[in-house]
Amino acid sequence: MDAAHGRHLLLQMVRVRQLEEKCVELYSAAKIRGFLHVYIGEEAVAAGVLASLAPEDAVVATYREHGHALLRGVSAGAILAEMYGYVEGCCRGRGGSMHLFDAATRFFGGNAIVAGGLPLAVGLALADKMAGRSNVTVCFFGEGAVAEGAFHESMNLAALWQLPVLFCCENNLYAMGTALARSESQTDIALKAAGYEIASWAVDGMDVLAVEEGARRAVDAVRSGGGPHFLELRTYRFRAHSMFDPERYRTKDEVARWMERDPITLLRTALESAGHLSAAEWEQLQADAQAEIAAAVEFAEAGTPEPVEELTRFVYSERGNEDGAGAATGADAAGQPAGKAAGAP
Ligand SMILES: Cc1ncc(C[n+]2csc(CCOP(=O)(O)OP(=O)(O)O)c2C)c(N)n1
Repeated sequence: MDAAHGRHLLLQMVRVRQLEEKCVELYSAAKIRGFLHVYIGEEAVAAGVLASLAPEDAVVATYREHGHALLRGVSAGAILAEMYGYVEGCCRGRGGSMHLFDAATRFFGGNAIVAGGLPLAVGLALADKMAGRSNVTVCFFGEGAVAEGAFHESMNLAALWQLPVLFCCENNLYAMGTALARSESQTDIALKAAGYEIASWAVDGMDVLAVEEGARRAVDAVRSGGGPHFLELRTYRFRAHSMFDPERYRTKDEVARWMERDPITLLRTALESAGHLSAAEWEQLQADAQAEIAAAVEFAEAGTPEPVEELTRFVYSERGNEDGAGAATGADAAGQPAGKAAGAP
């Protein structure tokens, strides 16, 4: 293992862990409202997969996406300001926790609908293929998505059209409170993708090095024209599904057993025993992440709410009508669509 790269991956996971712990704290203090789903325990998946991508690749994720956005390059400040609902957020505070989005880093959400990101990823990959670009689109989704029609439609079209997409199923065993075996006759998820003639395999999602190795192999194959690939990343969330979840569907013993394989501890121990991480380096790494998150909180706290006059902005395009005749906004001053009276259906 390359020591510097190992420490880099460790830092990425620690950054995500600390951001998420801060989100929980800020949510409890009512600074963040709405829904909040944290990724604690699953960090190795995003860290390993995203390490294998190039900047022009595209990433699609779910509502449990703060870590993916951060590791893709969206700043912690823009993420937290978004959750506070402020203009300084990556979506001007209009999306919130579940809808982080950033065109500059090709981070296409943040999708609240289970399996909603899959057709989007297939569309992005289709666009790349038609335009002759060698980009890869990576789509993260939970194992709960395999029960949705959109999952099967997406597998089918990606395989039929041999699209450059890597599907990454984050199998954390539970879709809210429903264990996989209670909702699926076939619980081998990689096998479902194989049924669509998609190359697929399972990876230990708690081991960031295994994740990165699997992802690099899959991304290289997709980029070189090998068609869609599928990884089932076996992982576990250490916290509740969201901030409202009494967790009656799993035992404390089960959670404790999985926590023995905390992805951060696993890599830290491996680096230490190889002589690649000193106690001082570990302290420094945590302090660096803490400083980043503290600065992000400060940035979000100083944020500003969107002015009321702006609320209808972006409802209609500001580019005018495609025939060139259009008004700048397509809406009148009151925000009503042009040509429609207020209250008209
Ligand atoms: C189409 C749809 N159905 C139901 C829901 C409500 N819902 C939100 S999260 C969730 C569970 C999804 O679990 P999984 O896909 O395994 O992802 P995880 O939360 O475990 O990361 C459900 C059913 C939804 N958001 N979208």
